Amino acid sequence: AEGCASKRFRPGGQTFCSVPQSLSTRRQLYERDFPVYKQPVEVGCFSLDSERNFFSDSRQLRYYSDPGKSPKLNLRDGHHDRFIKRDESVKERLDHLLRWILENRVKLHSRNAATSPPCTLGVDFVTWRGHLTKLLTTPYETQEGWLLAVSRFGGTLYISEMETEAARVNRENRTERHEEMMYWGYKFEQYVCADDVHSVPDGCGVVNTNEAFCTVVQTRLADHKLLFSGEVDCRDKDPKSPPAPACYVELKTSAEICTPKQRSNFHRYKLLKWWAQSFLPGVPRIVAGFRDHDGVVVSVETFHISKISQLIKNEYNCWKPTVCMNFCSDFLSFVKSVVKEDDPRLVYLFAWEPHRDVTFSVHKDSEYTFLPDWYIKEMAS
Ligand code: 0WD
Ligand code: CA
Repeated sequence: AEGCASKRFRPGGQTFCSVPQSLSTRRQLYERDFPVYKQPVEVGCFSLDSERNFFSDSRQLRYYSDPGKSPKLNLRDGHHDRFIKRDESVKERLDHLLRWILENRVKLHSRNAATSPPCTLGVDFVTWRGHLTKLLTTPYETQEGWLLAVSRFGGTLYISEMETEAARVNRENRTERHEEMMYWGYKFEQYVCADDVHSVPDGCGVVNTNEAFCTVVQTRLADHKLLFSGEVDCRDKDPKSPPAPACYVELKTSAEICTPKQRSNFHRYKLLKWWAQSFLPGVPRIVAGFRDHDGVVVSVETFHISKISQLIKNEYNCWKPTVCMNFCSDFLSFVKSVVKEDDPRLVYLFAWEPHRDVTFSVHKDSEYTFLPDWYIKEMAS
């Protein structure tokens, strides 16, 4: 190809061009030293209320309240009479995070000014934590592919996920059982979260999935400066607990583990996703409610993120944190090398399906454009 230098993209590139056309996801290519991952720093937060209104504060942050080791919590309660579900057909893309950036750009710029020109954010990537989680788990994922749209604007690369055709079909055809099990996770949150430091959880209230508290963190992976946001379930009540994100607690529910095979599957598949999601923003622990087939939590267990890699070491051919982080780092390098043109109307769509390489296509003024006019206008002023 024209302008093709004899430089091979490291390590999984498929061509000898300086702009590779694809990126391999083979695990072996990413088994090297753990890359630099700076301690994530919370630079701000925001809340979404029961009507999904945005507030640049922590009003939706809740406090963890220990339910005891075997509490018998009925997760089915309230599904039909006290449940308000967020409209999942509304695609919010990066909008809430962009709104936070606009309201905090002076603070952001002063943080990063020393290393970046004026009128820029001083970070390489802006995205949701959930998108990075998908990148971390890609070398081990065999079921679901992804589509990540990327635009360069003001020197920063914005990454926003697009729903795949398969994911849309799955979402529109969920069984009643699956819908109910999705509710169980939110119901568990309600049983163990209090609205204030001095109050107790109210299991009789309404579960409303519009409500969210999100942390905004900054960190660096190898030479990529990242700014991302992730939803946080609750925080430690103790006033002596460390500052955010170290005081945050992630909540999960999972089927109770009864056999060695179930334990092995839990370690191999579920703990990978749990680890990746909480490691990224520096959330140190997960509280898991293990439930029976009827949706009753029969035991509660804490997992410390820093101990998970020890826990899985006895599994044969198990996932490795270094592979996850190196793949993510190389993907971000790949994106930097591909997305050179600074234009918010131009979208580079990176696509991946299990057992395939990552590829991309380019789209101008298409359905994939995701940076809103209000953001572009305000940033340019
Ligand atoms: O694709 C996404 N992840 C999008 C997320 C697209 C557009 C918006 N959002 C935003 C929302 O503002 C939400 O508050 O996602 C925020 C959460 O983002 P995240 O932390 O980056 O996502 P992720 O780590 O995948 O999920 C964290 C929690 C989930 O908890 P569990 O324990 O199941 O992992 O956020 C919830 C869910 O409770 N969640 C979502 N909430 C709103 N919209 C979404 C979503 N699309 N996906 C997961
Ligand atoms: Ca959770």
